[in-house]
Formats: sequence, structure tokens, C-alpha cells
Amino acid sequence: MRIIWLVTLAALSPVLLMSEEFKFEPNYDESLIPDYTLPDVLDDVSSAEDWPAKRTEWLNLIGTQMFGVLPASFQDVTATAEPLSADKSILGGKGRLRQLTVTLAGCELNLALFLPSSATTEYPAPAFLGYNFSGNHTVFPDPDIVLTESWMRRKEDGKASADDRGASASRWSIERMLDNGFVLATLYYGDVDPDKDDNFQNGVHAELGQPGPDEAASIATWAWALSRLLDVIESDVTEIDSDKVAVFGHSRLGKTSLWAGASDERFALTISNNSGCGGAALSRRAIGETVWKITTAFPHWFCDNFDQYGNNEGAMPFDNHTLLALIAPRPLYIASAEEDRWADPKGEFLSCVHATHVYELLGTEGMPASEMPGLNEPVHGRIGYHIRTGKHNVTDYDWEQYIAFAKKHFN
Ligand code: GTR
Repeated sequence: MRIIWLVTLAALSPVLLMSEEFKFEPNYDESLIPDYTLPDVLDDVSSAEDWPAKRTEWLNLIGTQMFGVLPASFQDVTATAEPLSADKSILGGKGRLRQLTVTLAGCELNLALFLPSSATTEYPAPAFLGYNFSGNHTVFPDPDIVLTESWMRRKEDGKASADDRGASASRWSIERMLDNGFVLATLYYGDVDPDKDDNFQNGVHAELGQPGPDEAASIATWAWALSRLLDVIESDVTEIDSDKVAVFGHSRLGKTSLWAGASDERFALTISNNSGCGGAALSRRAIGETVWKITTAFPHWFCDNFDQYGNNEGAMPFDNHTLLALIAPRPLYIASAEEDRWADPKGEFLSCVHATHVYELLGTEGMPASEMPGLNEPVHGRIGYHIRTGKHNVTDYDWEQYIAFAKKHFN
């Protein structure tokens, strides 16, 4: 009898699991948040001198337990760049567009640079470096922007289409960047690693191999490639001041920018827009998207070790405030959107509050707010934060803040 029961249960378990997924109902009720205690980001550290050792510990924990650490195959891989097109004047001479082909681990990445006319080798400009979701041609409506040949998500045939030129322009505020003397360096993230659960057969993994359970999954791979692009900027783009490169990302790419900023201290400033679960939001709150939900829906983003914390966030030896603290004392901006409840705006804000302890230990101010600011009332300390009206998106309002924040810290 017992055996029959066990066999039936085993046969039904995939169905039960599926129905669990089917039934997932996000919690948005603050009163239903489980009791939790956050790991103390400072732990036993009482002086700034002791922070670097603690920082290394957190970096390893978050690496081995969430994003995955870089396997040996990644270690000595370098990127090389070739011009893809001659500089072209854009926006009535406000700037110029340059395209580079960057070769990395057998992949060709198209890097688009939008340079303000003021940027020269003698007077190099600060820059924002960030991935786009749908190809460089969607960022700016110029007919000469090369269409990526990489697999394109949300396209039935998987191909980039010229019909989409400029389709995401509203997310980039390029003219505002150029007017303020900033460069935008952007590329399609799928050029590095296609965003699908393909068992790591494509993108750079085709050459570098599949990750083990504690090794770099897609987010860590995208973050690593941002560092290789910074190498290229340092060596090949003399019009960019490589000491003033802000790494930027939205949503899953905002999780990526956080890990890039945490792992590579050459990034002078980090911006994470609406990054939510696995990004700025505290995992233990389990509001909106949860660890179980994200590791089930996007298994390739995180290393396999992260799965054990699904519906078990209390067992995480860190929480996402420790991820933010890795960026200290460098400037960090976290942004939320009112209607983006899936990303838990309050959890994103609270991470900044808790990361502030490290900024203060290191003699900087952290975030100058301990209560959630009102809508569209940004606070710009060493940590910047705002919650704007509207949905999960990147808007001109967001860029207005990022540019002001970067100007404040880069001057
Ligand atoms: C959602 C995912 C979020 C966020 C978002 C995005 O489906 O649940 O974690 O990353 O995608 O990247 O747009």
C-alpha cells in the first residue's frame, strides 16, 4: 500500500510542481512579510581597515551562492576591438556615432558609442556603459547602425529587424547625455550570451564551457563582459575618461550592473534601475517576485547553488543589501518605480538603508534618507535613490537623475 502511494506521488510530483508554479501568487501585503533578520553587513567589522577582508568574504558568498564565480576558463580571456564604421555626425553635430566590433571568446559584439562633440583625446568625457535589450539599432534611429546577428528575444524568427530602428530610444535620452557631455557606450546583451535557458551552449559559453553549480551563469557572464568592454574603452577609446565610467542597467540588466560594479572596482559609479529580486530588493521580504519564482522562471540567470534558497530565503548567508555594500564607497544609484511592485520598491530602498552602514564606516554619507522619500523626490547622497511615478521602465526622468548624480560625483 505504502509503495503504491509512493509511486503515485512520484508520478504526480512534476504535475504538483507545475501546479505550484501555476498557483504562484505574489504577495504585496506588508503585513504578511515573514519575520526576518538581515545578516549584519558589518558583522564583526568595526573599522574601515577591516572592511576589505569582509568585502572579499561577501563577494565570495554572493559569487558562489547567487551569481556564480568566474571559472578558470574565463580568467585570461581578453577582448580586442576593430572599427566597424567611421565616425558619423549625429543630432545636428551635437555628437558622433562610432561602432566597434569587439571580439570576445569567439563572439562578435557590436559596441555603439555616442560621443558628445566635446569629447576629444585631450578632453576625454565621462561615460555610461550599459547593455540594451533589443539591439543597438533600437536605441537610436540611425540607418547606419548595424543590426546584430545574434539571437533576438521577443522576435518570432529570432532575428533583429530594421523595422525596430529607434524603438527603444525613449529609454536612452541620448541627446540629454550628449548635451551634458556624456558618452553612451551600449551593446546588445544577447551578443555575449543569449537570454534563454539553452544549457549554456551559445554565446561566450560555447567557447568557455558550461558553468558548474557555483560558476558564472548568465548574469555573471554579462557582468564579466562589461569589464572586458571597460578594458576596450581603456585601451581603444581615448575620448572616454576611463576613470569616469558609470555602469548602468535596467531590470535583469540592473541586476547585472550591480554585479559588475561590485566585482570590478574600476567602475567609478553604478546605476541599477528597477532591478528587483536578485538585484537591489531584499530577498527576505519576498514581496512580488521571490527567489523561488525567479530561479524557476529564469534558471540560467543564477548559478545552481541559488536554487536552494527558493522559499527558503532565511537560509541565505547574505541578503541583497550586502550586494550594494560591495560597491562602497563608490557612488551608487538605485531607482524604483511606483507601479513596479513586482520589483518591491520598498525592498530596493531598504537595501540602500542597510548598505549605508558600510558607506558611513568608510567615511562617506551613504544615502541621506532613512524613510522612503516621496514620489519623484530623489535623494542624491553617495547613494542616490528615487521612486518615480509610472511603470517598470527607463524614462527621461530617470536619466535626468542619473546625469545630475554622475555630474555631482564626477566633478
Ligand atoms: C521579469 C523578471 C524580473 C526582471 C524583468 C526584466 O520577467 O521577473 O526579475 O528582471 O523580467 O528584466 O525585464
